[in-house]
Amino acid sequence: MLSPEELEQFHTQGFLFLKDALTATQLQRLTEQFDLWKEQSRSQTAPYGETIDGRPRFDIEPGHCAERPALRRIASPIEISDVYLEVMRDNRALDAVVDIFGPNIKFENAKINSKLPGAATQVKFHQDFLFEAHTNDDMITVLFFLDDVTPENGPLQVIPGTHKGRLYDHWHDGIFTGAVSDEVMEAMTPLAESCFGPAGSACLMHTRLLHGSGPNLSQGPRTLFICEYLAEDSYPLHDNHIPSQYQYEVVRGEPTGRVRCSEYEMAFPEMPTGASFFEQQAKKQ
Ligand SMILES: O=C(O)CCC(=O)C(=O)O
Repeated sequence: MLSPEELEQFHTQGFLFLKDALTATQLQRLTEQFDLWKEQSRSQTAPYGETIDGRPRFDIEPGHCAERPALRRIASPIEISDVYLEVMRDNRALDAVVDIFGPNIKFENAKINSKLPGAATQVKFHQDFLFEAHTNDDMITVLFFLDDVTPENGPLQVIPGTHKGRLYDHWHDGIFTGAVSDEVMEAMTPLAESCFGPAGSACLMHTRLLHGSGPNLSQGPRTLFICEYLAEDSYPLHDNHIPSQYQYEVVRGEPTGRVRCSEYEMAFPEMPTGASFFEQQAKKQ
């Protein structure tokens, strides 16, 4: 489904913007469900719910209150919502993933990241692969836009081409901060490109691409449904940091019974104990 130019863009830049990655019906149903979760969060004062590894499923930003809800993360929404599960299993971006790493594709994990108006949520620069060592790195993060993403509402920022470069340390002075060092961040920030567009679009990102995002400075929300997929012959080397009953389900093609290994070296990540990686990223370097 991708043109040769789009494939080339993904392979050279490490990311691709895809318009209409969701149908209008998918977008509407995903948004309606998220709005329900947001309303329910108003009565909560601390992270709540439970994932299969016993951590809170719903994460709220410090300062969250009934009048100004700041629900910032839902881990594995596919386990508590049929529509999120259906979309994870079948969407237009998945056809693009097949073009990139197919024909056989597995699912790894899913989450929602939301920046409600006035919430200070920021994502420090990191590479997803440093949270998820696998035998090979044919892995992709698909970020579906459930709202219009604009330059003001904290869009994803990527550093083009960094998926071909080194794996940066995410441990600093014995602490897993889930982010690159301040020095790397300073050097890379001027090279960042923002990924924005209308609701229903998606950004596809290579697992090694350096990326982050700033706070939402607008009056509207910025909510992403994020799914990670990988080549079927890539196998995990440690626990999934967002485990689910659907992890490693083959969503396109078929199981091959083969494993493929690529050469790289990195430190294992630390498994989060809190509701999300925001807690790890809040640690000082
Ligand atoms: O929510 C965002 O802007 C970025 C998401 C991200 O990088 C992550 O959750 O790993």
